[in-house]
Amino acid sequence: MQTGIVHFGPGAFHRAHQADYIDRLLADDPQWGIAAVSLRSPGTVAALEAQEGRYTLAILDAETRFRTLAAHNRFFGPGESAGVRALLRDPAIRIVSSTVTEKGYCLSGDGSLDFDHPDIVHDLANPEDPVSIVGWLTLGLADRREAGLPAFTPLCCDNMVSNGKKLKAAVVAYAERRDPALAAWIAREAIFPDTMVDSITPATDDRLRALVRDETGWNDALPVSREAYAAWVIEDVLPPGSPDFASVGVVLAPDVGAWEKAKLRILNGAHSSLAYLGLLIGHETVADAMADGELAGFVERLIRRDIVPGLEPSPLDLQSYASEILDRFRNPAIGHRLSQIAWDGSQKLPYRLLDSVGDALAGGRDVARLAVPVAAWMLFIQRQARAGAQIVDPLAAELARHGVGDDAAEALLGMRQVFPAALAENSTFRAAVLGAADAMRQEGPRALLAA
Ligand code: CS2
Repeated sequence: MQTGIVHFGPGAFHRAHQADYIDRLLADDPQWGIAAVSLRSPGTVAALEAQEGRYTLAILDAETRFRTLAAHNRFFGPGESAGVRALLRDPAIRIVSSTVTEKGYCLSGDGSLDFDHPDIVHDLANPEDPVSIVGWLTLGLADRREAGLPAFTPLCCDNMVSNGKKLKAAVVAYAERRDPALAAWIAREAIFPDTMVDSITPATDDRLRALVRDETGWNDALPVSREAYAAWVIEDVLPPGSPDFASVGVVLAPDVGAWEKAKLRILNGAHSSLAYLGLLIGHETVADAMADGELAGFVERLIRRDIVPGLEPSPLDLQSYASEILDRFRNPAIGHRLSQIAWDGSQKLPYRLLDSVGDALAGGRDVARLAVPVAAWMLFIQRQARAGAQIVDPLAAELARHGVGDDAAEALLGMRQVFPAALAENSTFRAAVLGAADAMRQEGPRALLAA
């Protein structure tokens, strides 16, 4: 096995999704071993290396299945940046992929690079010793240019609309500050395909480790689990010499936009709605929340009556896609914690719910129902802030400050990193969100769902 892909962020989602596709690709083509890079968190890469890249993928669905994956053959943890830099210069590396979550790209609310982000400030001052993915891609591409080599292909695999285009714009804007000629070279030579990634992958816990040990007899330190369903759509612009992704079921499409939008707004939008409303009601997992008829009914109406109209016309059959997703949420074999989905709400809300609100307003449709999960996020933040409980979010400090007051909903609406001015100042949306927050505070979420 050679190494042809460098991956930043080898967390559970990458290991359950992309690595499964690549593991199958490797059966026919040994070029595409993955170098796992996690320069900030030591745990995963060390454990992966100790197991020589082998770990168990548990498929938890109508049937339970176990596979051993072994797609990684190079490992870089904290303190090993020099090795990563050398590898990025190796012409055998064609793809540099990333799953660093939405917040890892250091973008502001409008989707452009946030030059005030501490990681970007750091990287511009130390371009040869970057910490952000934007800094790393730029350094690697600068080295390629200097060596007279073709650019590698950055492949963003996080849940953002136009993820490739956004990442390209961020890298080019950052490179511009370093060297305009470099920025022009990247803009011209590097291809950043848009992608849509999908598979429900809960965080690994002791229950999964015990299940894998009992069923396979192997005391695997880092198994991962996911549902049977997995989809990966990549914009059909990969340069020659790229992996034959299509041979392992990846869809190559001229325009990923329709898939990305539908997936983010229907699946992830409903997920976040179930998470905030479900946590307020007292549920623990997605399957629990779906077993609550009132909540599940509300979310289904939200999808079919409010989210889908904003996606039409679409080449996809959105109503059947929605039915499939609701079925996937009911999978009882997976204990997908609502709290995991609730993390990083400030980064997720815009793509998942606010884009649907924007489309509804533009189309003259009612936004009352769409405002409910947004208000539920606000009440969830307020509840955490008042209890002094943890808020997992890159904007946690600011959220907690706004969340403790009586006017939490108003204060949160004022955060421009989450709510663009045009939306926050729209009187229809304001009234709907503040009204929903008030109603839920006074009578609890259930009364509002039923209404
Ligand atoms: C979830 C996603 O944690 C979350 O926010 O909504 O991770 C979701 O499970 C995946 O995007 C499904 O593809």
